[in-house]
Amino acid sequence: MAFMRYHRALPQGETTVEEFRAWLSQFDVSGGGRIGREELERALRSLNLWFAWWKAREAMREADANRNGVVDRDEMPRLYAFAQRHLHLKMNELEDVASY
Ligand SMILES: [Ca+2]
Repeated sequence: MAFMRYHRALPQGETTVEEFRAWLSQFDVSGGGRIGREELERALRSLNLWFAWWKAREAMREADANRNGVVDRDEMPRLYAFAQRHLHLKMNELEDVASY
């Protein structure tokens, strides 16, 4: 994906895990469905969040369970949970993946 200039906006209010995943995948420049800290920071920045770097670091700390520096596919639910708690996102269907 070479066109990273205009990002699809994250749906306001209630969003689904699928929508969040689709939104986040725009920032997955390294591909493979894994999100690194810098990619995550870029994603948070696009939301015009304050302290995006700090939140990205906190999110990594929480989501990157095996500490390999990226949020792997199977760690994504942890990232969703973080987003829900700290980014004031309301995600339905989260119960389905919260068992990870
Ligand atoms: Ca990881």
